[in-house]
Formats: sequence, structure tokens, C-alpha cells
Amino acid sequence: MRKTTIIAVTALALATAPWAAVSAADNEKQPDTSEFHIGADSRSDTTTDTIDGSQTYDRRYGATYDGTCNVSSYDSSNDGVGYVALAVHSPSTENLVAEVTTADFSDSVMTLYCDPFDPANPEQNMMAYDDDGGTGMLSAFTDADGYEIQADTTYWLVIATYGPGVTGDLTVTLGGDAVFGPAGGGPTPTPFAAPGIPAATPWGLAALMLAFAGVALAILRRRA
Ligand SMILES: [Ca+2]
Repeated sequence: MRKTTIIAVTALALATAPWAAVSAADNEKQPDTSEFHIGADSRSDTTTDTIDGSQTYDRRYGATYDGTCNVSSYDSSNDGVGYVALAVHSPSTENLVAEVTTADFSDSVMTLYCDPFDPANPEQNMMAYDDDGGTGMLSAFTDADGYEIQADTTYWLVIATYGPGVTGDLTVTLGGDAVFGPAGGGPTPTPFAAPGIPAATPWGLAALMLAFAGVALAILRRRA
């Protein structure tokens, strides 16, 4: 009876998510088994950008794709990594095909987010992740990965260096029908739009009350 209890408790401890996250975090770098490259005849759009270290975030890794905008992932020990966030969309519902190339650094990671991407909360809206699916240790999403994006919907491709303190120019190429920019055209939005209305502060409220008092005083003086 006691032995059964011990086995049950041990099994429960092994199955819980925090335990699994710790063991996976110790093994973030998986064997590089893919050297995918988008051929010139199947490129739908391409852009260049620079990871210059002006924007960084504490990145995630290892998303388990399930088609939703909130997949489970792990907190990487690689914090403060430089990144660029690129809006993408497609006129077709299709598997996203994308590839990172660069001569400036050897190891990238690429994460797909539903709109919006918030670098302060990188676990939110996460959809898919790749480390070394492209050439060498560069990143790619392939058709075989099956990371489906919906037609006319804005997504964010976040490309980061594997570790912090690395900068460089990069090229991102899309396949299928996907193109860079938000769905529906228009200006490219910021990845995470902060609320436009500032929060009320005590000093702001005091100034507003003084302004009201001033108007009331002026009306009273005019009537007198
Ligand atoms: Ca990589």
C-alpha cells in the first residue's frame, strides 16, 4: 500500500509541467537535422533588416505547435537577446514557409506570433518556434513543419540571435503566397501598441480640478 503511494506520488511529480520545463531548459540546443533553403523559384517576398541591439527581449524556445496562438513553450536562459519583429500575412490559408540567412552571425532563432507581439510578455500569442531549421544554425519554417497561417491575418515573425550581445544584418525570405507587412495594407503597425490614453496621475487630476475651478470662478465673476 505504502509502496503504491510512493510510486503514484513520484509519477505525479515527474508528470508536472515545472519538472518537465526544468529538464528541457537544460537541453535547449537540439541536434541540427535540417538544412532547408528556399529555392529562387519559390520565393514570394524577401526583406533585409538589422539586429543592432537597440531592442532586446528575454526569449522563449521549444513551442509545441497546436495551431493556437498560445502554445506552451519554455523560458530560455538566453535573456536580453537582440531581435527584429516583422509583420507578415498571406492572401491564402497555408503553411508558413520562411527562412533566415545572414553572413554576420552563425546562430539565429525564429518565432511566429499572432498579432500583437509584446516583447515584455513573449510567452503571449506565441504560435511556433524554430532554432536550426535553415542552413547551418540559422532558422527556417518549412512546409513540412505545418505551421498554418490564416488568410488575410497579420502575424509577426520575430528573429533573434541565439544568445545575447550579438548583432548583424539579416535577410528573411518567405515562400508560398506570404508577403511582409500587415494584412489589409496600410502602415506597418508597431508589434505591441501601448494604450493611447495615459493613466491619470494625482498631479494630473489636481491640474484638471484647478482648471475647472478657474472656469467656475470666471463664470461667477462675469455674472457678478
Ligand atoms: Ca539557430
